Amino acid sequence: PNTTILGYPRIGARRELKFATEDYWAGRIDAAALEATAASLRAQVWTELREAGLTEVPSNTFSFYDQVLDTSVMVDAVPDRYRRLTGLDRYFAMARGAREVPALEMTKWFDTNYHYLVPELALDARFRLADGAAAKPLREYLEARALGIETRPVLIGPVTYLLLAKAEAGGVEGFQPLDLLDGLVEVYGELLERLAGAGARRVQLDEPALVGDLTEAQVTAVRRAYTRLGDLPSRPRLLVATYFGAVDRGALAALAETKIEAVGLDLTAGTGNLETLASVGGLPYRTVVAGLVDGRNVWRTDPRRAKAAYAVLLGLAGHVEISTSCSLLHVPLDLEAEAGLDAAVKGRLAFARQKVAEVAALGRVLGGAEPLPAEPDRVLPAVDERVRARLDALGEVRRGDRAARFAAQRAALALPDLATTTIGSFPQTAEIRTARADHKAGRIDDAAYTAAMRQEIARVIVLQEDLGLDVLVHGEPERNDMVQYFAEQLTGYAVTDHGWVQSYGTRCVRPPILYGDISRPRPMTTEWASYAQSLTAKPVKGMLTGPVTMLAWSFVRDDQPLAHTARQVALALRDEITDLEAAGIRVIQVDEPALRELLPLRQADHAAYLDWAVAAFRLATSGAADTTQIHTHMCYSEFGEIIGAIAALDADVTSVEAARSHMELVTDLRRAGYQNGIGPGVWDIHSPRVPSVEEMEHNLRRAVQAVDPARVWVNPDCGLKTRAYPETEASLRNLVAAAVKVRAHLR
Ligand code: THG
Ligand code: ZN
Repeated sequence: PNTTILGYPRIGARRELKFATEDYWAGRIDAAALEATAASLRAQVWTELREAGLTEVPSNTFSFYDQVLDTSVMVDAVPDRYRRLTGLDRYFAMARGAREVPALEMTKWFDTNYHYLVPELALDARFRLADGAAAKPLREYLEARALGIETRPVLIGPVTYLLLAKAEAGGVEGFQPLDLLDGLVEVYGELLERLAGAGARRVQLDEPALVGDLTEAQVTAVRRAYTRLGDLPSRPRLLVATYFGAVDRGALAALAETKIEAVGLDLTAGTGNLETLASVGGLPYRTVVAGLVDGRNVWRTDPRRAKAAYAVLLGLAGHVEISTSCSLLHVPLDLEAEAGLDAAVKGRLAFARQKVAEVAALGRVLGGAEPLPAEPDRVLPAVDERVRARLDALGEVRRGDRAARFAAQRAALALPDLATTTIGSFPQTAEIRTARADHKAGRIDDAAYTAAMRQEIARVIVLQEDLGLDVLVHGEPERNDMVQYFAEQLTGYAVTDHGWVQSYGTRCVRPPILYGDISRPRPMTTEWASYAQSLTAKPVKGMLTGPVTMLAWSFVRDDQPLAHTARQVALALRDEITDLEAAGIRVIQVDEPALRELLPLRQADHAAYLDWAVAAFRLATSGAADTTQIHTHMCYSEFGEIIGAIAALDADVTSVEAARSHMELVTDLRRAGYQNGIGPGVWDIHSPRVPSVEEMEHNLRRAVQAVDPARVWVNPDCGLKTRAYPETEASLRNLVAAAVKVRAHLR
């Protein structure tokens, strides 16, 4: 069988693209130098993939920032505010804003930790192939060809593109981006004809939006788009790639009515796709590109399972090709770069390079050229009977009555109405980063490192006292990442040195690997928290990452339900909370920014997910005394479908992103039955702009109209890690002033 992959990491083995792009932004290199780095990275990827033995290599998987943004630029879906800019300057202004022009909105790519830039479309949008013969997919196809490498250009499919887009603000009521389908499909038609003219034999159209519950109108759009593209007189063969789950049955049936040659199916996300394929009578005269190697996780592929799925597919499709379930963008590049990984764990892993080798090897094995290799070791090197027994013995856990908690905390903490606080992190200065790096490299010893961190904590405490905040934080100078920091300290978790995965633009994360049972050998945060508390009479808030977010931003074992793994993480956090209380910490925040992200793509799976997610949070927090105030924090304003779950977490205080969504959330949460404290973020920290006292006052007045002022909290809408000190100090000063003014007005 033929072998290919749906996409590949583009940031470079040493994050060359990140550094070159940031150098360009800072004016340290020019556009030509940035383009040269990009071209060299593209050439490396194509060469590597061809040499790995794939029968077809993808192109146009490169992006300077994001593939959805690339598509917007390609079809000229450029809002007016960027039109006076050109080239890379326009592109990066759309990605991250420029002077006077805000960026496009950024949001999560399906249920991954990758973020894309949301296309903004107007009713009268006129799509056109902006660069004609120099359109990016054509350019990159020809660039590879000049290197002697024949490739398959990858495009975002027109249906997914429109389903991810939003209508321009202040546009016509009732307009939906999908209304623009015909015009967009014409542009895709032109592009496909040009690609065929250039020599491209096959093109991949990514349609992950076909996974999930589609409406009839959406299925009609699929049929319409691919009928039109399939009917083009001169075009490459078309592969419509679905991924991240099982394709909607109606959408698959609609594709089967068209002339497209191949469909990509994700066969790692359960058996749904085999069943769906059988239910539409298979695709007897087409090709199925079988996603047998998981592009979302880091475990080696079990060749026996792959062989079984392949055998079933042979009975359902004309041809079967071997591929990854989705782009390998979501996994780190190379396992061989990890010298520090335990051999027993490493033996079970495959990163992008290793997955490409797996695809090529599966091609040989399933074609009969090689014998079936041995099954990889099971993914459970660490069983902890003690943790399992403790969880079994726990039974139902719950906190005290909420009114009693409220009264107990009010007495214990002596807080004013409209209490002020921050979300946890303070700006990470160059000195902190240097100290952490020096400590890791052994250039400074433990004592020097601790002294540096304590000095920073002391500085942040003094600053917060000076600002007049009510609940202080230690600022988290010791943390690299809110998930990695805990993973490094928990048994059952491994961390990587170079396992970078793009999160958005030039920003990357190193997701830790949760491979075994989770336990906590020793307290993880108490030393820093109690040091901070020793410096002030005001309460210092302890900061923890919740169980759902720990899983969402890690690679997680797939040999047991997520719910079980979440309970183990929750138990470790429960113990940490007990230790924080013993260390004199009276307010503890358990962050769950990824609660929305893990929400399954299908409605039918929502309730079960929200059940275990809420139960894990409650398991983590319900050991706290009534007098201990539990806070939680969530980013991203798309709370609609999880609002009931947020209420069910039953945190004493919930802080949310609201600055940009204009406080609607406060009323929504009350309507969902939430009666505890709420901190609608009044400062949008995602922009360097300093909010005025008046605008924050205005937001607070709206909040106190809906909620008892004793339950309203005043805080920014997220942590301050990515901000600088000047705007942080100025904004927090205004924030405290706004709280003081609204408080005075209440009397
Ligand atoms: N941690 C993890 N995942 C996340 C976030 C996080 N996903 C959603 C959101 N937050 C993504 N935001 C960011 C913000 C900043 C960075 C990464 C993701 C960032 N990364 C540094 C970089 O790329 O230079 C590297 C950080 C490091 O040294 O570890 O700044 O907070 N897991
Ligand atoms: Zn946040």
